[in-house]
Amino acid sequence: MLTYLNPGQSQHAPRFEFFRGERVPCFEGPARADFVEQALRARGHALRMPEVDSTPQLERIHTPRYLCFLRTAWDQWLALGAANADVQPFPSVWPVRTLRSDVEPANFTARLGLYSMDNGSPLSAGTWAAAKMAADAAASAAQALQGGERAAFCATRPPGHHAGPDFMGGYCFLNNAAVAAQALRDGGAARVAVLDVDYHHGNGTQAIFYDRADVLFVSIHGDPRTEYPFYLGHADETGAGEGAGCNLNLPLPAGSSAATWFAALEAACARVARHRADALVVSLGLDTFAGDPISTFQLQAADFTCLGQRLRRLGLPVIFVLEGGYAAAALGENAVCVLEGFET
Ligand code: SP5
Ligand code: ZN
Repeated sequence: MLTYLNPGQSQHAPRFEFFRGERVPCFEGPARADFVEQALRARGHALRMPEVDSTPQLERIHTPRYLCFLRTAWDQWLALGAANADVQPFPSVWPVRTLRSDVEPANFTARLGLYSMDNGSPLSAGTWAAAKMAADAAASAAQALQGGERAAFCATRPPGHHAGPDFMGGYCFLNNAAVAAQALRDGGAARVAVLDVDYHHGNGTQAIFYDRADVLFVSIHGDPRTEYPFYLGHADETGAGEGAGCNLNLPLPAGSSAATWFAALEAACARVARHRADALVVSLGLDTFAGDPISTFQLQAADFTCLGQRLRRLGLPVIFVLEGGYAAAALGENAVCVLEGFET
């Protein structure tokens, strides 16, 4: 399958994140994309670099002040002291209920909290460059579909589906799937569907399109009562305003089997079909894999082939965008299973 790589992905390489108060090595690192590239290369898939600037889509789905912050965040951090080059910034205070988010604080850490949903999205020197090139890959994939390609895969990181209009979160900075959907719209697709199959609810994508009828959002994920991102992804979130009815959440209990998951996939596909979309964006998280170190669903490699085959039957042009998946050494094989299931 036509695949876009992110030539800047290794520039986003924070060293650690927090887990239960301890610093642990990042689950989301450059090795993930390397494993996927290796598997695609071995199977002879066509690899390309991004060629389209995603700025028009980024300016539609994210706020100006968030984009400005993210673009300059590392320089702002270094301005506090050259020694910060070897230190990772983390937020420690957030504007939750009753606190104001309309006034941008003059303090860097306070700004970082303003533009973050968690302390689980570590920044590094090349984060903006890497995130921007991943978004460019999504815009490039949309252009390829307009040029007649049946499907394309963005084998990119950092992932994007937790990033909302004005915040980063869950290893995500710019919402690549939303860029792909918006780019398809801008290129002439009247109706687009986003199907998010990552283990975690795509809260950012849902938020971006929640009041829009032109982009349907459907997600299968671990029940937010027990699973990250906790504060969104419930079944009663169905869309607002013009977007009423254009959001479908299918939360499943932690530990769910492949059979349970595929039953939800049928409901998801039925809703996508009813939207009469011109194109589909798949937020392809592979952290539903039984071997994933931070997730609990039970899918095996063969199940990913079935996923690809089922998506093929929708009969739509598809952009696959890599999201999560932290069993890095298995990520390439699992991704290839989805793509080759789709192609056969
Ligand atoms: C894109 C994506 O998949 N983001 C996921 C973000 C998850 N953030 C919370 C990570 C919590 C790690 N918990 C480790 C549990 C080990 N048993
Ligand atoms: Zn995930």
